[in-house]
Amino acid sequence: MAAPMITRYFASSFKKKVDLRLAVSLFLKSNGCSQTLSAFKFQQHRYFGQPASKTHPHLVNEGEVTPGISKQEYSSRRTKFMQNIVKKTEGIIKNHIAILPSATKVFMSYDIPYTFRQNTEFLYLSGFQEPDSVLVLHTTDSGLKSVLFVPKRDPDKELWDGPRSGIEGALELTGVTEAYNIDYLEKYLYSYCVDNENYMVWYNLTKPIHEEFHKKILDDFVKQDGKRGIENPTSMLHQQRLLKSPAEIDLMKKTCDIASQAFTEVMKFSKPEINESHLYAKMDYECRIRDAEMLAYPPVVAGGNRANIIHYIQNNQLIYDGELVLMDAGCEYHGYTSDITRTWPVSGRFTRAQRKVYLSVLAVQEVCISMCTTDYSLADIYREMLNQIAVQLALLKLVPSDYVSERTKLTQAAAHFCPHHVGHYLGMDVHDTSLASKNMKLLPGMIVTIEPGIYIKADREDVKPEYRGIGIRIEDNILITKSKPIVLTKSCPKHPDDIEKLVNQNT
Ligand SMILES: [Mn+2]
Repeated sequence: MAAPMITRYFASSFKKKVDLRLAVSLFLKSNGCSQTLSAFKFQQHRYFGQPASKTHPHLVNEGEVTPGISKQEYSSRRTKFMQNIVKKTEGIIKNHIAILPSATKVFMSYDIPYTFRQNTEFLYLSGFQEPDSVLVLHTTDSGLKSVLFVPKRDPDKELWDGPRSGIEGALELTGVTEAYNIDYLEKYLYSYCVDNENYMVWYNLTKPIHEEFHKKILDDFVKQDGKRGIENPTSMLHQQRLLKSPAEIDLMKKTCDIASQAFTEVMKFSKPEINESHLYAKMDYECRIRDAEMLAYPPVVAGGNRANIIHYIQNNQLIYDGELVLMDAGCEYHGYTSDITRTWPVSGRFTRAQRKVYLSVLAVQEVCISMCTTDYSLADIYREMLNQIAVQLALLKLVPSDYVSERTKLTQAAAHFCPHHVGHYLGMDVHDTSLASKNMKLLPGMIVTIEPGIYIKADREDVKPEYRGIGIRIEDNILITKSKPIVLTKSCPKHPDDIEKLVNQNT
């Protein structure tokens, strides 16, 4: 079949608003083609519902489930998770079953889906990328059983949405012990509760991940006769995810590199009167052209005084000569995120006041980064950030001189000039492992952001006019090691001289 001919045929069908499926079968019939419609459908070479080494050798290596993460690593994640559960309940209960549903598709309007993003916990333990699946892990006399319930293969649906892995595909891809079609889940759970007397169920009951499965199956199974213990596994999983493996660290390095290089390009691209949305578009492009799948979150691209709105994401104003732009953006690369903030003058030159505040924030950030060691927690670093901002505010004379002798007033002023925390854990999610306490001492393998800022709203009459409307944040991503912290976003220009040079290159 000649390709142009097919294209023409389908184009005219579309004009006539003919259903595509009907168009395919009409085309085959009208061309005396002996193939049946379903034979046509299965001419696709892809077999899995996600990239695999067979179909996407440029992304996935042999032995990996997702790019960079091996079958073995996924398997040891599951083992460790169950071991932690057993350890936590030692002497209380022996048998455990954990139920981890995947995400489902979310639609923005009729038939139009948002970009699918897999549930992080489910992905961390399975590597499986299809929606409407469930991972069940349970202890057995001989160890651990991992069972994946996956969407059934369905030629009609696959014609529209692309191939599904099905049972065989899921087994081959992920290395779980068993796989079944999702409609077998209820029976499986039922027979588990018939065969087992005493066990603990690990399931997120307070915030069900998959509403439909929860209502139809899981809620009933979990509650049953009320005799079984129910625990939420999320907090334990967050503890486990907090420490990154060498393979994860490699992916984090890459996602940080990509975002750093993209920032460099965005800085070069900026000029007076540029629209914030164009800097956003440039960032998106530069990340994706470097193989990131998407931006990790809606970026903040805030010109001038808008930088003082911490979560400004409208990104639709013009940035004028003499104004700074604050951009908080990062990307997601094979499931791992970066999160960077830089603030720079669109015209390529800081004013005296802007440079002073910028250097203050930079000094604060440098102290905070040097504290990213196993001696401190994020909470410790936050307290020190406020101290350091206080020192800088006094130096800049942004606070009344009598504050300097009063520690409490100065710290309160610091919290007023920087209303947010110093940082957060970073990994598969941007605000990663949110249930992990910020009070625990940092450990090698953790990755955190360090992002102090000084924000001076335009309407603040208590500061000198030249400082009004300046909002500056500098954010880097830091890997904790046994010795010195490693700045993963080091290649993203940060010193004002480097930034000025770059913006003046104007591409
Ligand atoms: Mn951040």
